[in-house]
Amino acid sequence: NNHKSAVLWFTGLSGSGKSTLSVALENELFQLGIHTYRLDGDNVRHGLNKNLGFSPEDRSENIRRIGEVGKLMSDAGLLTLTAFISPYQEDRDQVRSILEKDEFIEIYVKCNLEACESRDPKGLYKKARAGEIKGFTGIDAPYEEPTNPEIIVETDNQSLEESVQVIINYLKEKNYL
Ligand code: GGZ
Repeated sequence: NNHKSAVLWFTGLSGSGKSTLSVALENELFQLGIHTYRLDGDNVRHGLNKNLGFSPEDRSENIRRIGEVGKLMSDAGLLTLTAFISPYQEDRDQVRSILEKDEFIEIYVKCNLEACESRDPKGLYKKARAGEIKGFTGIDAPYEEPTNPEIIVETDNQSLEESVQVIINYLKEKNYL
């Protein structure tokens, strides 16, 4: 519990495993006595950002606000985990720029579209394919892969435990833990 505060920024397609991974990592950090807070669609898009949709402008504003909240949480000494698609490099870079160097850890949750689409836990890809949802990331809206993420995990190639361990190892190596 003597850790460096930071924002662990998970980015990736819908169904790539951002939420699952952030929950599993948070459990692991809790075992280590680290004080964390997790931001995801459930506690942000239904509250603070409930006036935002999925247009490029709204996604940018979504990410901007989450970045600002992450900064506040980090100032409060927490290790913050965020799980949002955050499809635009520019928006992620903007968040990076408001944080201190080493305070922003971009984690690319890499998973090929076919695997994400076959998981389809909420049936949203199916709806997007049917044209019932417009502007769905990966189908008819872009996902810009991170150009220089601190960490890449490949959820279509690694087990959940392996992916968690990759992140824990990084945090230990860089003295966050
Ligand atoms: C992408 C959408 C869309 C569209 C609703 N495109 O699998 P999910 O359900 O739980 O995760 C997706 C979530 C994405 O919200 P984010 O706040 O992470 O997006 S962003 O960072 O781009 O602002 C999906 C659901 O919302 N969803 N419509 N059109 N995902």
